[in-house]
Amino acid sequence: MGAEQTLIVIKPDAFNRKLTGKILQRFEEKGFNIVQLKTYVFTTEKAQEFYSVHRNKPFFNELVSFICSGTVVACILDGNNAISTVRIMIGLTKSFDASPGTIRGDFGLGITDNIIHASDSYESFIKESSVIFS
Ligand code: FUP
Repeated sequence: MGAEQTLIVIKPDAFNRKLTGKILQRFEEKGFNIVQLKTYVFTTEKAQEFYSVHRNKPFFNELVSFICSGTVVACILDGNNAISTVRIMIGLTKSFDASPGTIRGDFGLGITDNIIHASDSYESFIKESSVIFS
């Protein structure tokens, strides 16, 4: 698998707990390069666009409201097999089910407040990164 890019978003719960440095360190130590990095505050419109795939889910409004509740850190990472490997590193969606050693498994217990987002496909990466970095 060749070099690939993916997007991570460190969510307001993790940003407020000052976990940004620890989380970014894991990706750097794994071997990924940071190619773009910024703090960002979602508007409702941008959050609805970012999470549009979930618009018919019962948790959509809660999800949008949470991601808009504070500062996030958005980062584009580059490295071999980035999309899949970063998903493995963040762990399962429900932080209380996520394995120790994963980011969600080590730092969280929540579902909506689950520390970090990472793109789950190339199409998601293109769409999500364009919302934040366009
Ligand atoms: P993930 O790709 O692991 O972030 O998980 P999903 O795409 O399944 O869910 C997207 C976001 O919705 C997650 F950040 C958590 C949130 N979510 C809820 O708030 N409630 C649910 O019941 C399921 C997911």
